[in-house]
Amino acid sequence: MHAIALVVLAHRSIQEGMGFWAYLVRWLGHFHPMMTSFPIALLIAAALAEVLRLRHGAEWLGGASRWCVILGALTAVVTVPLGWAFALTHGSSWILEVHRWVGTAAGAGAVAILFLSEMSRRPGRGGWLRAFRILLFLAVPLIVLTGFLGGAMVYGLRAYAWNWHAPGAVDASAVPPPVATSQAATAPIIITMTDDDVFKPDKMTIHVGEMVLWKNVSGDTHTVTTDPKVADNAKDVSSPVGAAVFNSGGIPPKESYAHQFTEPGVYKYICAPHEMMGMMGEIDVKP
Ligand code: HEM
Ligand SMILES: [Cu+2]
Repeated sequence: MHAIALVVLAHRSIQEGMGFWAYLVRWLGHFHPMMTSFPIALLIAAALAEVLRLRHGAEWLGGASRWCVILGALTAVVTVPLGWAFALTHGSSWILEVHRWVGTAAGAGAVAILFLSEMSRRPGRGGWLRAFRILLFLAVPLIVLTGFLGGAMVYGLRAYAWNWHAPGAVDASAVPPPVATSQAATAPIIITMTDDDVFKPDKMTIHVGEMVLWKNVSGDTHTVTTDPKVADNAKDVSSPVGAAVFNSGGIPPKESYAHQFTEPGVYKYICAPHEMMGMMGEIDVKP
């Protein structure tokens, strides 16, 4: 089985003109999301067990927290490098940088917690027990913050807002009717939306009446919008006076969205879920 997987990987890396090891690292990075739940849940579970042990002193809670710490630290040690590998294919942003370092700190903390936990299980080690608990309770907010920011990178910080609308749920009246390609003066100008959370190209100059087609060539859902109501930062979007705001709603992988520009001026648009990842573009429409 492993041999087959390796052959498939090697074949892919040759096709993509990328070295085998570089390809392997990039591939491994995709296992970061599925691994993240383990250290998050297990460290919280260990902390809860310790809180209950402090209050009720039940013997079995000591064993429960020990087991959670062992698994939590081992899975953190896997999750952190996978995160670093995953970050290679992601655009940079402050959220990613905070996530990277708080996550790395939490992972290192988990290893220290495992050490203290094992030491505290030896007879007459009250001091170790206290240090173990302090570090464990400090690690919980770190791991929660890391998970929170991880979700923010995928769905956008706004996804945590009470009144958030999923990218797919767009007010129908805000969506311009689809324009047939033949109606445009020329063939549409294509901008792709990639796995790195970028619009390619992100800046361009076109002429009034031309149509732009955003193609989602990635594995994620993206959006295209000039609507300040959905932007985290209103300064990231703008449209010339007289131009209607547009919002594609969620564009799933392999789908596209077209917009014809009928008003001259500068348009600044964003992908709503990935605005904080720097996914934005600018189109200058000349008369
Ligand atoms: C124990 C530590 C960590 C935890 C608990 C954690 C947790 C998460 C979570 C919950 C997600 C969202 C996954 C999803 O639903 O798709 C995520 C995404 C991500 N994490 Fe981590 N992470 C950790 C460490 C790291 C580190 C050290 C890095 C290195 C830079 C990193 C880089 C990333 C990247 C690049 C993404 C994807 C963002 C995107 O798709 O836009 N993570 N992480
Ligand atoms: Cu996007």
